[in-house]
Amino acid sequence: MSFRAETMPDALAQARDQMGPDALVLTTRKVFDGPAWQVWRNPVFEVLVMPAASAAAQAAEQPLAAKLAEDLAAVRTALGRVASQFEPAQAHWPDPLAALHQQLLAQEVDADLALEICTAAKETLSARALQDCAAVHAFAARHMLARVRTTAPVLRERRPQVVVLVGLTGSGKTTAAAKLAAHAQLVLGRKAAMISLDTFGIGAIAKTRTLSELMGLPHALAYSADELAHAVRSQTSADFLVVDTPARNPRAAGQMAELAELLSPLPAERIVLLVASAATKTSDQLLAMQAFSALGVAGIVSTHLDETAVHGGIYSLACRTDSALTYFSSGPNVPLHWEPASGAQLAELVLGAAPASSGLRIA
Ligand SMILES: Nc1nc2c(ncn2[C@@H]2O[C@H](COP(=O)(O)OP(=O)(O)OP(=O)(O)O)[C@@H](O)[C@H]2O)c(=O)[nH]1
Ligand SMILES: [Mg+2]
Repeated sequence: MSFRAETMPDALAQARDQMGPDALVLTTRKVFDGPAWQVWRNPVFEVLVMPAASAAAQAAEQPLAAKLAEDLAAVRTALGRVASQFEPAQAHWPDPLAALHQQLLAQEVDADLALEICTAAKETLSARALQDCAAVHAFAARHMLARVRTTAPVLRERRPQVVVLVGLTGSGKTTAAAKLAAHAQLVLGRKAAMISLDTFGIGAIAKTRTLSELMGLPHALAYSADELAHAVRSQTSADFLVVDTPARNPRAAGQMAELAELLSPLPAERIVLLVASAATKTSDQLLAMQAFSALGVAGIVSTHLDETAVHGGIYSLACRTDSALTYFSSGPNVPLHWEPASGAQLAELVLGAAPASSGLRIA
């Protein structure tokens, strides 16, 4: 007969109560309770017991059977020891840490990065803090904040700058170009202008024209590298040029080289930002970053934050590519919903609001 309890002494006590003090314990082991599909099952202890009388009788009458039972018990114990070496570390995590792990995975934080955050919490926080949802949440937020770089390099300097926005089709490049130029002009007092190489799609030209006129920004169109060189030269009064690029498919051979060629007249110190929609799969974002990195991507503009409830991909992209997050866009309207990227905001989007604090101070 087997008995299960949360601790080994409890399981043995149950066995002793029901089977008598002389019952023969065949084996003890730690098992995980709950349905097999449930990843975070609680460990319980199980003892397998044979009644004293039957054990003695069997031992007397069937020495072979008793020997087999003994061998079986030994094999079970050995197997249990081997199995415990392969148990995932998460099996022993306290509930708040397991909940954090689930939250990170539900937010599509890369599995390795989710494990990194939880392992750091496990190794850093005291046993008491690990039982406290608020302390675990605060640790995770701090870890994410330290791990992800956020910077708006284009805002820091006063010298003339050229910022180029690249990215997958429909990622929000044209909208971001207008928002960035408007932000530079209206908030930072720069003299901004837009140059658009996005001349292919239906309505692309009209869109750039409408947005720049709406914001009162000078703008120019360029269909070729030569025209881009001319447009840059002609924007003499602007000290902040935002260059919008046409959609380029990183999977299509030659398109990246074409784009590099198109941008070749720009000064070497141009700042290339990858515009990445939060609603696009992380694997596709990583592919895009890999392809566009040939242009020297300096940072990421995260767009469409308002169109998804899952934001772990932004964190994963920034960490995986060791890139700085520069701006967040969370709406289609220019110049609204545009702000310098914030690690704290990203952590809140991924982790949810902080639970009520227990007052426990974390290390
Ligand atoms: N909800 C929401 N919509 C956005 C955001 N940014 C852009 N959009 C919308 O997304 C659509 C595509 O935006 P564009 O700026 O044209 O994207 P693009 O990357 O220039 O597109 P292509 O030039 O065709 O590659 C438009 O309908 C925008 O209004 C955002 O942050 N949130
Ligand atoms: Mg566009």
